[in-house]
Amino acid sequence: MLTHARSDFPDGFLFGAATSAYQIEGHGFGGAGRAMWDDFAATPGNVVRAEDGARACDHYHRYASDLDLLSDAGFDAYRFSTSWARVMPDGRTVNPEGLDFYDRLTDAMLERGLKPMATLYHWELPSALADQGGWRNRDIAGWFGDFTECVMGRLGDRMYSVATINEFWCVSWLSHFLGQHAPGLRDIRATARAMHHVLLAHGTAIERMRGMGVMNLGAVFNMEWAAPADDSAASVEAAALYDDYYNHFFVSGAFKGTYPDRLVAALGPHLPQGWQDDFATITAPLDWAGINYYTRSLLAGNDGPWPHLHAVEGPLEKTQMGWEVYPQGLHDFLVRTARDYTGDLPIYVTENGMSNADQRVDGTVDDPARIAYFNSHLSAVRDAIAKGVPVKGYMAWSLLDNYEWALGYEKRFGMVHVDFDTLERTPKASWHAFKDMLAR
Ligand code: IFM
Repeated sequence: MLTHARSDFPDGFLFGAATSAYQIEGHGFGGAGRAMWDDFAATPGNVVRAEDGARACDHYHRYASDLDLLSDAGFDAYRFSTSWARVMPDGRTVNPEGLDFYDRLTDAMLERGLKPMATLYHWELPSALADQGGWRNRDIAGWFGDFTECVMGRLGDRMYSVATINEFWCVSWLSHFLGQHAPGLRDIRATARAMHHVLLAHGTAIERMRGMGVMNLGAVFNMEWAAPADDSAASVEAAALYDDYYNHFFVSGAFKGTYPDRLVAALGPHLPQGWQDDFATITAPLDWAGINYYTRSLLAGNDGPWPHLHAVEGPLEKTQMGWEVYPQGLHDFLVRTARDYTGDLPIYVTENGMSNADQRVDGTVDDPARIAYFNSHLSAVRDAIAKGVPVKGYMAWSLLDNYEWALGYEKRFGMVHVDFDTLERTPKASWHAFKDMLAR
């Protein structure tokens, strides 16, 4: 069981679960256009078994019973995302069927007493915009602003909160430098441009939504604790650089209007001309910040400038992803983010969870490792709150087993098991543990 109780958290603290459109909805219907993940998955070698999101969990047709799973467990909020390629199949023209889907989904949340926490972009870039350079093209700020106006023109009055972009680092670095996510580039110039443009698009969307009167606006940053693998000066420097490009770059841009010196030195020649002039937009004031947290990395020194190439295996217990379980990192990020960047602004843990090779046996799924993971990370949240950090909510990743991007359907992050042949849902022991905890 979860050793915590709802009553251990401050009044009004929100518990919820998070998902994203491409990972659960199914993208092969409802008038959705091609997304760059369809193309990435169709390229041999990119995704395990070349799996894509065409069917996923078929949430598009099963959203009502999926939302029942949230309300039956007593969750307060649902963090979902709106697919750009569904709403605008070519990136620019509206698909009314797509907007209608999110309208129905919103009403269904409200009917169940669930607070809708929208994320506008969780990686479904329309292929037609990828053709035009995607995140490398500065015009994406305006395109994203138009998409934002379109979606929030329809949903904005019913949202509890709205985030612009999910995980700036993944959109830019993981996808343009490491090449592990769509569009699968490995190019430093593309990376620098994507890093800057994703922040410019974020700021543009915030400005547009402020103009429309949409309330409670934020952004979602993923953070991975970076620690040196040993005491050498080279490893300490490697961890600091990793920390800069993974964890500091995007919050520093959004909240301080600066980029870390190390990165300006490394990426400067590749950043778009006049990048310094964009900070007035990038720093558009926010109402809250979201942190997605899963693990840490140990970095060893090396001769080159990019220490991620020298991440070494750590000694801690690992999840199915091979990620170390390190709850202290969540506590430390909450404290550091409030201290150095966000001050009194509410912070939400917008994602936290683990994948596990869960199996359904006699109609049940026992996942004690996930319950232990939630326990230790909820303790980290409570410790941060006790130190005065204004943490206002915790969203477990994820409601359902789903499409784990380049790793296909093999990695299971859900509190609810999905049989990907029959699409049957089976709440796991961790779902029951939350239900028990939320009632106490
Ligand atoms: O599945 C992803 C999600 O899309 C973004 N955050 C991390 C999760 C687990 O890898």
